Amino acid sequence: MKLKTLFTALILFSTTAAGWVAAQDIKPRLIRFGYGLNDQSNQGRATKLFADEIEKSSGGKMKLRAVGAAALGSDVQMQQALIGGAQEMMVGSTATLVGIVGEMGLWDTPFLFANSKEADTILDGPIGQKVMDKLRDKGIVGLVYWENGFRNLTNNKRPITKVEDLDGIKLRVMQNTVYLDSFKTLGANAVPMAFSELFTALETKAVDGQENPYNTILSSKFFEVQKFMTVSNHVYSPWIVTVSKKYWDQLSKDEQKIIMDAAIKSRDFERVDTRTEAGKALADLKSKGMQVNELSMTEVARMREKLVKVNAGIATNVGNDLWQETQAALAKMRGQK
Ligand code: KDG
Repeated sequence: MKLKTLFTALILFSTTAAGWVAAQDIKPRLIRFGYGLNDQSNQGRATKLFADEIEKSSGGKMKLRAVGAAALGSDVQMQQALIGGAQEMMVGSTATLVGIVGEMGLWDTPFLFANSKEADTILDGPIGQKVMDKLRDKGIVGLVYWENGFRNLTNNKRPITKVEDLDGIKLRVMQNTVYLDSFKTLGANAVPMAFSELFTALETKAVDGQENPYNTILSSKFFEVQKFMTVSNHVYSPWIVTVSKKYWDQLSKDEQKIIMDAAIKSRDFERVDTRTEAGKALADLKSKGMQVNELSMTEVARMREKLVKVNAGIATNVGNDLWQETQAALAKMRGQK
C-alpha cells in the first residue's frame, strides 16, 4: 500500500475512533428517580412524562431512570438516600417528611383544604414555597407539589357511618404523628406503616383498614383485600418532587432549569390526570364490589370537632405564624373576614 494511502487511512481511523470515544464519554446524566406506587398509577404516569420531558429538553444528555413500587426503598429510606447523595430524585408524601422538616405537618391538617383549587393556590403560592424551602438546610431541594388527593377510609370490619364506628378498627396510617394522633383521637387503633408493606398487612389482616385517595386504592388493588370504603375526604394529601441537594448543587444552571421546567410540566399533567382518573376510580371500585358509603355532613362536622385539639398541636409544631398565615389566606379565598 502506497505511503500516502496508508497515511490517509490512519487519519481516517483515528478521527473516527476519537469521535466514537468522545460520543461514549458524553454519558447522559443518569437521574435515579424513586417512587412508591406502581407504574400504572397516577404517580407512575406523571413520572414517565417527567422523564420524557427531561430527555427531550436536554437532547438526550440527561436521562431519568424511573424506579417504582418502592424498589429503591420507602419514602423515608429514599429521603435519606437523597440527603446522603446515593440517589438523585424521588416523589413521595409530604407526610413522611415531617421527621425532617416539622412544617411539612401543616399539609396533614384534617380538612385544611375544602377543594383542589384551595390546595393548588396555597401549595403553589408563597406558603407552599416557604415550607418547601425549609428542606434545603436538610440536604433536600423541593421542586413542585403533585396531587395524591383527598383521602378516604377503607376497612374490612364495617361501613363507617358515624365516628364511633372507627372504635377499635386497626387502621394503618402513614408514618407521621398528625395521622397517628388524629385517628387515635377518633377512636381507631392507629398503626404507622410504610406504604410498601400495606397490601400484605391488609391481606394477612395484620390491620383492618387504611386511608388513601381513590386512585391509590384502585391502582394498588386494595379492593382485593378491603370490603368497605367510606368517602370522608378527611385530608388533602400532597406529594412532593425532591432532589438531593448534593446532586442539585453540582448541576449547571441550564441543567437545573431543564429539570425545573420538566417538573412544572409534570405537576400540571399529574393534577389533571389524578383528578380525571379519580372519578373513574370511584366507579371502578364500586364495580369491583367495594361497598361504598359517604360520611354525612353531620358526622364530618363531629369528626372535625373531635380533631380541634389535634389542630392546636399542629399549630404549635409548625409555628403559630405559619399556621395563622395559612388560615388567613384560606379565609381570604373563602371571602371570610
Ligand atoms: O411512596 C408512597 C407514598 O407516595 C405515599 O404517599 C402513598 O399516600 C400514601 C401512603 O398512604 O403511604
